[in-house]
Amino acid sequence: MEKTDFGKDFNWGVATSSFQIEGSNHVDGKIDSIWDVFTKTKGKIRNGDQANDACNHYELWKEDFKLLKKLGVDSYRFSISWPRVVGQDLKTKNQKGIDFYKKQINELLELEITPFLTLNHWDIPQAFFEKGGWVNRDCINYFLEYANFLSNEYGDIVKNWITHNEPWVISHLGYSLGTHAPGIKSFSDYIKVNHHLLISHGLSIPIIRENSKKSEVGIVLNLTPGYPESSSPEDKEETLIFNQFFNEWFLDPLYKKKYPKEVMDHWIKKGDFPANTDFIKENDFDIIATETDFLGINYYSRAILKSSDTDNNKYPIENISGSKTKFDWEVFPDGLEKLLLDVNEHCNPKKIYITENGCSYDYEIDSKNQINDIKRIEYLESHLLACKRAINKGVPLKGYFHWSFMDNFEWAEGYYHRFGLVHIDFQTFERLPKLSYEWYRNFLIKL
Ligand code: GCO
Repeated sequence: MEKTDFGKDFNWGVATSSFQIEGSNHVDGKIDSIWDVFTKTKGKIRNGDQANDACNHYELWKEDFKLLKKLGVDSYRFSISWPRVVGQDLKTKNQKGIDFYKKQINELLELEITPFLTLNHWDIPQAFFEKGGWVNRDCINYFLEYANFLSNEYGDIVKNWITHNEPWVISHLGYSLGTHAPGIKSFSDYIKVNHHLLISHGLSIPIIRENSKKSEVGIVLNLTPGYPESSSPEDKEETLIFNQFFNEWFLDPLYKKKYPKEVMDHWIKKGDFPANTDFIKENDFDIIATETDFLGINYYSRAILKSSDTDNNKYPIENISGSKTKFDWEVFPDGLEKLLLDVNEHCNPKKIYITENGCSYDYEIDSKNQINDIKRIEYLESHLLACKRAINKGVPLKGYFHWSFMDNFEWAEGYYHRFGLVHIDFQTFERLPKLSYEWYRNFLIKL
């Protein structure tokens, strides 16, 4: 496999997000995000880990960008911390925060690395949440003001914009399971949050395009294809519901102006779905389906679905590959190829990027001060091969961003998982490129 197999205009990159790497959470006027509050809530984060310092990227970003350049990527996906660039009223601007990102963007351009900027990678201001946040339709305006202000501020130097990262995680983990900030457990809030996130996405697109001429705007979805554990009708039904809940709940409104039917019927039958559907207004689907320039897909693994009603003697369990990452996620590159083919066929996006793909593994630093993370290399290579197969079958895949550039704060899992190509010592903040970094570098620049 050669880099050139992916085409000349393919974007090779890595991804990060603000809260996971920056640290300096109360420096230079940054206000609280919902994650600052959540991480301080007892019992919410594994080992009680805190993100006050994270990778200390706030101070060390220049050093990090040197490693980025050396890696040979042509694009870098990162996010703006909304609470870093506004005051408590969400209206006043925080110049120090604005300058922090402006310096980074200009440096990236200087290094000939294209910035892909995410507006919302989960760390929204606590003040926004307290005004009602994503549950309250009126609050969409705050997001639009933020999108307007950012695209005004950086519109000439950023040409690739991502509105939201993973609405499923924001809504399901944040408002239904409550395992992510803000830690709410309410099914009706969860459904509303989904809906409002998608509307805010649609409404922000023309604003960004107006302020940032000749730019491209998209959204990032985490898609996990479901597979039935056996060929039983019950497992197949379970899989259909899973796929609609996890994937089509977002793809359908964005590309087909509707919510998928079976899962909605399933929720209504269970009594979960809000009886009052007034929160869905007449033109909402037209807004949500505002045409985007690209779809970002985050792919990590598949899900295998099993119904408790299946008769295991009658329906033998399908073969499952077995290899798993530290997160217990199955390594399943074929799922990525199939997902790309399916999304392309059903949604026909103009362009697709893999905006995240990666794995968590533990490796010690050896006596030669090296980290030989062979399994990450295997993961990366096998998923790139899956991308290549999809491209050969006609999928308009135009970029791949590995998650993640460096080890970082993995949300409710704290520092327990390491996804990086670059190792971080969370005590000294020393950076150490792993063997996977060298592998990717070799692939990108052909040493
Ligand atoms: C995501 C998250 C990342 C996670 C990664 C690994 O978009 O899912 O952006 O923040 O760290 O997915 O779980």
